[in-house]
Amino acid sequence: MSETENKSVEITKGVNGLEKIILREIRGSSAEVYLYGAHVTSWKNEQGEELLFVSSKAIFKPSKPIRGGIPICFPQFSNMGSLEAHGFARNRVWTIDTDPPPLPPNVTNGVFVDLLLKPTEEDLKIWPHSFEYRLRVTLGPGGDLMLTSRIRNTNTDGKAFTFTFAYHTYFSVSDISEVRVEGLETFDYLDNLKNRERYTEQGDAITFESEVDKIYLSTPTKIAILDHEKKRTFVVRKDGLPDAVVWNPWDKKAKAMADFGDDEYKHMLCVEAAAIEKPITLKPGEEWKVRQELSAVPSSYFSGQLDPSKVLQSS
Ligand code: TA6
Repeated sequence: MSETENKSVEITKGVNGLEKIILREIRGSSAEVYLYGAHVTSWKNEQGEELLFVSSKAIFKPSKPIRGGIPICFPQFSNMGSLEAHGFARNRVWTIDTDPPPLPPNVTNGVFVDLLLKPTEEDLKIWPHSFEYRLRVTLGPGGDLMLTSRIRNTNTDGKAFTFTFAYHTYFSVSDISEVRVEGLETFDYLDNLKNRERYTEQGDAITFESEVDKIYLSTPTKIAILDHEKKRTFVVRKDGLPDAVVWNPWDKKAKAMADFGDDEYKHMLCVEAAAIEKPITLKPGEEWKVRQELSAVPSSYFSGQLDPSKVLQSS
């Protein structure tokens, strides 16, 4: 079987006929990304188990963002600016980039697709900046999922622009009250539930028993999400994205969101690689390149594999 037969890229129709791309790896892992929002909505391991959370009430209809998967927050995180929450990239239709500038393959043998977003006339009215946003979604031979973003300022009026950013990843977890996040202990964070006041995280793993909405600042390049019940550890590796947002809406906010099931907060956790505290400024011709790599490590408490310090120290 030839190398290309080992992996595949399929363009097809998804929910409501929206175009999506399916990436498949011979050993069974797969990923799906919609052109609408360049939105990854599925990432499955070799056993075909879904690793991302998408709400059963998610709306797949422009201009509503899809609730779940990996929304892209650009050019604004949350309400940190005059644009709609989390910017407009997640509710625009992207195109397949058939002739992307070369990008060194971040894995050999990965299967990938390149997507492109440029502002429309309407976008220029609300955010008067020309840019090219290239996103490469890569599924590695081991089933790791990588999102590489390249944002270029293509303004011809000599103007720089400034933005904030996040990969707003929704992880699927068995039971939020059994989940621990490692790697953010002792780091400062802005608490979105307390006017973004600044605090320092206590010295132990983060666990969940109520609504959490925190922006951790200048965090390590690796964060581990431990799901004991599923004997699974998600590892988030991030390059060029200093901050990390941790969000779970818990029960009240869950009920308040029309596109989210009342009990679904029990089965999801957002851990978002981001650039928020220090907004990014690009002069014309400059390009910003960042990457997030997600892996799911089968782990069992007794094997020591689960020892987060080992996970976080390993390459
Ligand atoms: O990333 C966390 C957060 O900013 C929360 O404050 C919450 O609003 C969440 O994003 C979801 O935002 P959305 O605009 O998708 O409803």
